Amino acid sequence: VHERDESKESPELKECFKYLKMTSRSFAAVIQELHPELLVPVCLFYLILRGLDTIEDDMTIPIEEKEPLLRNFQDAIYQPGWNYNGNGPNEKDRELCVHFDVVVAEFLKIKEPYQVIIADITKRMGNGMADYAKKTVDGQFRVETVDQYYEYCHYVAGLVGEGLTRLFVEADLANPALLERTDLHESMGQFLQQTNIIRDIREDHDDKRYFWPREIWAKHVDKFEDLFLPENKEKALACSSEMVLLALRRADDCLFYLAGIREQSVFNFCAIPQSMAIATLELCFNNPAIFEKNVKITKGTACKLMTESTQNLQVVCGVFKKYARIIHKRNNPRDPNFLAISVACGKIEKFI
Ligand code: PS7
Ligand code: MN
Ligand code: MN
Ligand code: MN
Ligand code: MN
Ligand code: MN
Repeated sequence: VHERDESKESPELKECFKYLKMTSRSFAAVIQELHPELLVPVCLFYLILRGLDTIEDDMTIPIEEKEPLLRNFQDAIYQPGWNYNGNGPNEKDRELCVHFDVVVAEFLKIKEPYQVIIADITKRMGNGMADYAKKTVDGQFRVETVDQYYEYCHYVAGLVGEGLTRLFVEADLANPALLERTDLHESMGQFLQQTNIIRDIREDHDDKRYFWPREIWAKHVDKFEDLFLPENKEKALACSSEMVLLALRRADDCLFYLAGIREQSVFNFCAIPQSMAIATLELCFNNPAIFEKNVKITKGTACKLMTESTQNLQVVCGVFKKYARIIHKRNNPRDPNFLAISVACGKIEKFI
């Protein structure tokens, strides 16, 4: 077990950890226990991408201002003193952007190979986010095809999987073979991001952001808004279960990826969010509440998952199997994807 040594931290680095705790309870917990070699680089990687995402998510920033901010973010992280005051007052991580200078100051102190990896991912993610921020229909952000959906998830999460894998291998804490398995680290990000997009359907709709691809929802309803009408409950559930199916197909890759991790703190860091994601998928599956509110796994469930995900691969496989079985049992024979969902669950249940 590793612990932060606060006596060795600069005031700026202490502030960085303060913003880490402010922006994410769950990531803060796992990042703070990382192996000392990666503790600071991963904390800064997180804060940099969180800053970028805070600009992406802010629908009060006009696109003429947002696009260059996203595309040039990789330069901002090299400019001492850089910060951003343009977020709307209600944007949840506004404070991080206002005091971003502390992140830049600490980023410039880490080993160059780590800086290079972080800057490369920031550059590609910022440009991908900018491309999608511009893709609007009637002034509304919309994803049309399943390929676009995967591409968007690649920019905002698959790339994080790539960057983290490069950091783990650079620090000699993961099997270098994971670098060649781009499909596996891509799935690690896709699984988290797709789950986030399924769970946030109501909230994103209220913000006029449409991540569920038209290619999927158009099979079930005429207009996207119809998913939220009580009389379309069955159609909306069939649509959501098709979204869950796409995510479930990534689960086996995630377990294979975890098999390549050599160090316990990195294993925990990777496994905890994945376990939370499969539990969230189970909670969202065939659950009409997702169209009304933001559903969340309970604190008790989250605690249990934390304990289970910090053991070993067999225990995490057990967690995946357990949730796959619950989804399997709740699968509806009238659902157009009944068979495909059954197959996807069966594959996880039989894994190792
Ligand atoms: C660098 C630890 C472990 C190999 C801030 C962790 C948005 C799900 O879409 O704001 O705005 O609603 O709820 C984390 C792979 C990324 C993917 C990503 C960086 C796992 C900015 C997390 C996290 C790869 C882009 C949820 C992807 O945010 O989403 C570090 C291995 C950040 C990981 C975004 C989404 C995170 C997310 P949205 P949220
Ligand atoms: Mn976000
Ligand atoms: Mn976002
Ligand atoms: Mn400050
Ligand atoms: Mn979201
Ligand atoms: Mn697969």
